[in-house]
Amino acid sequence: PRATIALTGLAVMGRNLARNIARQGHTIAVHNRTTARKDALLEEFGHEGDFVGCDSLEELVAAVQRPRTIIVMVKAGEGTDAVIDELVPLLDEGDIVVDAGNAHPDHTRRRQQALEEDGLHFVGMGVSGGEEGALEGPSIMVGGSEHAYTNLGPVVESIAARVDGTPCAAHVGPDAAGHFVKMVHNGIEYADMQLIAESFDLLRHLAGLEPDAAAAVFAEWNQGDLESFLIEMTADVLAHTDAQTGRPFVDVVADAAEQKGTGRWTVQSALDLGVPVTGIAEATFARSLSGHEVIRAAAREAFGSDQAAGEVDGDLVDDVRAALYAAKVVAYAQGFDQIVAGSREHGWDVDPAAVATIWRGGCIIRARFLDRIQEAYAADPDLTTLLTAPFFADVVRESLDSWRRVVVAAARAGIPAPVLGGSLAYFDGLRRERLPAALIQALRDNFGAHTYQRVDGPGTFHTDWAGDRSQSEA
Ligand code: NBP
Repeated sequence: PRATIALTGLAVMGRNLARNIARQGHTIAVHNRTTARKDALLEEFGHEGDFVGCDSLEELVAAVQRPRTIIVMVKAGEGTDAVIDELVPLLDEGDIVVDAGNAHPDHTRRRQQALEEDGLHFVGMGVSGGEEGALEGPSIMVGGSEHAYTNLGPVVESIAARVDGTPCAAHVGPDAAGHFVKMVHNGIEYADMQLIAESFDLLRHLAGLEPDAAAAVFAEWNQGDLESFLIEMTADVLAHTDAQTGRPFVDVVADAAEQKGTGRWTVQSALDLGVPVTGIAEATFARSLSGHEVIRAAAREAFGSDQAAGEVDGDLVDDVRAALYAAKVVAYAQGFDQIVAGSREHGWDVDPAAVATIWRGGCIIRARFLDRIQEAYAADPDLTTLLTAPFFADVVRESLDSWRRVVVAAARAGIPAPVLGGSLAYFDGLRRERLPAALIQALRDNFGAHTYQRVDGPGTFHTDWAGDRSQSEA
């Protein structure tokens, strides 16, 4: 066999990943259920590298050197299971199956356990960067065994994006660690995009900037600490005019955001782990709300959709920049908390600094401040929260007045800012001396005898609420 690696699933992502691998000088065997996709790839791009076209999975398996590394890049869920079921009987002990789709980490764990019983290695590999990233250099979060990475590592590190010469690809941990980190990456992406969208809403409807003027503001922000792929893209999208109508493109797009589920998975996982990822949760619910056209129409009908007269103090544009920055710090801090918690729960030993390193390039959330996150975790791998790392604590301190003004102004004007506002509440919740959770605990003891602890000594107590209100030790 000629090929050193194989890939099945040649839709947009798989095709570009295969081209990227071939361009890096690896001989790659390629296959797709519908062979027309494979034929099209070879016809259009066959000259880019050394491809071995295969019409069946049998041919694919026969075309690659042992131990075989076979990347599966098909529709997540049933598609992945179907391909694995067909592939496994064709493989030999020690072969490595790599799922490069967006799998749920629980599915990855199930698949890994099943393949391990057959003496095979299974790698859940998160790939971020969309269609273009897959071709030009994505960010790659690899799970699975060390042994599998020995084989796979050189290929993925050669095709990944690079920042300062360092590849944006790494073995982040065993088992489903790669898909878990990718899931949280997507969750953070939800929060980041929602924050940008809320900021635009405020720039437009409070500061009165039309999309092209707002585009200029985002372009300017992209020169500073907020520099990131998404902010840059925001400037580009806001400046775009719809060819058909001549109107700002953003005004002709329906305002119902869709989701494929990774945000929802992140929130579900966070609830299970007990990690308050308020930014990701609010962002996911904001998308959900946007799609509830019937309820939205009913509310508009009942209450009107007029904006309340809002007063603006100070330099609103710069206040929004500061609020966006601080809330973004919170969203990333929460996401990293979830990675640390997931890693602890499963014994994955994920290094947050390594995650920040591979997110610096290639992926959708790549941003200048990931360097700072990397530095914070490198300086203290056991960091309690990114929020209190010196660099980020300063950001939050310096932004705080602006952040409060923005949240107040948004509320006064009736402009929803759930992530800007929710992350401020999270921040205040963390730093507050006493939380009203005490009252909740008292209520729980009252209606459900759920017991409580006291501030003035150890022990667990219950009060006889229905009787003489005496306290007993539980
Ligand atoms: P899709 O998610 O649209 O899947 C299409 C591919 O799956 C085709 O190759 C199709 O084969 C194959 N497939 C299906 Br559907 N069911 C199959 C089955 N039962 N057996 C064999 N093959 C089957 O492709 P994509 O957008 O390229 O995404 C691929 C993966 O990458 C997904 O898991 C996605 O979540 C993930 N991802 C996507 C992006 C992105 O920006 N699109 C980014 C990061 C990750 P056919 O040609 O014969 O129908």
